[in-house]
Amino acid sequence: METSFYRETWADINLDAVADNVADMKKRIPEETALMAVVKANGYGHGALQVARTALANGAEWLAVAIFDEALALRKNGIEAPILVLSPIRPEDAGLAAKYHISLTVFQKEWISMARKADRNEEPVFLHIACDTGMGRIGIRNDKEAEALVEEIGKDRRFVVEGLFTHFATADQDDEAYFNEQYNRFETMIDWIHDLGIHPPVIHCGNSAATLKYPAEGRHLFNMVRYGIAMYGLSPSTEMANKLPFPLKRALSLHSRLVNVKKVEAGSAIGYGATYRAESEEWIGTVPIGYADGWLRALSGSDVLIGGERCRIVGRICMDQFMCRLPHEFPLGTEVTLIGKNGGEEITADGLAQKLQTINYEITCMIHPRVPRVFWKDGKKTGTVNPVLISNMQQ
Ligand code: PMH
Repeated sequence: METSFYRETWADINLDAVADNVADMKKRIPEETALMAVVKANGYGHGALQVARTALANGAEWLAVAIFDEALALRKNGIEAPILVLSPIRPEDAGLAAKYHISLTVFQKEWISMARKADRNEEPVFLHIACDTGMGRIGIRNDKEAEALVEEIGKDRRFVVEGLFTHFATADQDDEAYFNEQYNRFETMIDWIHDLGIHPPVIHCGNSAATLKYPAEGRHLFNMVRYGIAMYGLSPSTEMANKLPFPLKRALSLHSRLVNVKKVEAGSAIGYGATYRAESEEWIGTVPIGYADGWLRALSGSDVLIGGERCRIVGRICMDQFMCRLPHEFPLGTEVTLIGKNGGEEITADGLAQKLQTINYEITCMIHPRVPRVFWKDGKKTGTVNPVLISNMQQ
């Protein structure tokens, strides 16, 4: 039988949740503030193209990605909305960016000078100047750098400064002192750029955390916000989780099915290293997902949900499978929920993040492309992306 995937392991992506998270945020920000949907890293693991289309249909005007390849992939799949690449690309690719009308992040005068000499035609290259106001990652850091950059940009009329932005390091934390320092520094840097005769039409700084927090308090987030984690229904931090201005709807859940169910005798060993021994006669299930799928070995000992019950992963997680202890026999093919609701129980990306001592962002990003993404819209299945079966890819 031809289907879109042949191993019973998949991630459901609820595009209705994404749509609501975008629409709810659009209602909250001022009408003149544009919403940029951040779909880098395959839409934080949710599927960049599908999330982009959903966000654009629900009020987003812009898209952001991290790397040039991601922007090109969106264009090649018919996305016409403006796209910003948030990290520097190779200067020799400026011509290609112009051809596909992809906006670029700049801050080094050397980059501008190299891009100027790159093979290009007459098409404009749209630039957003990054300001390092305290993230310490990329961006101009002082007025000398601003001046040198603007001077270099001015040497080629094909360069069009379209945007100016910064990124906050601590917007998700309760203590706002560092956020305010960065914000004030950004205002100073905007003045530098204005004083150099450049007035970028788009000015942006707010990530999900800043955007969820500040409009209600009258904080001015200029005329665009970059909406990432909250669009996927996750809180930017545990500190913020109980103070969200509207409920976020989680878009991703992860599922599999039991492929083996057996009763083992007391003392039976399970998995590599024979680290687990059945305490008594036990039911053991095998689930076809492993660390190569992003279900990390560090999750050995955590729970999955089967028949509405929490079942402990026993033994070491293998590359493609793991074993879990069942409270009783389950039929082969019974659904296993790794992230999401099952009966009255739920496993969340936040809970898993806590277990792995990381953040929810990393949980959805770590689910490998080998796990097919199944998309749901208006409560109906609309398609599957399974990169392993490229020829069967439906988008
Ligand atoms: N803008 C920039 C420049 C970013 O790097 C990110 C997220 C966002 C906006 C969206 O932030 P949000 O998801 O909190 O809304 N970047 C990253 C990162 O580099 N590591 O984790 C998140």
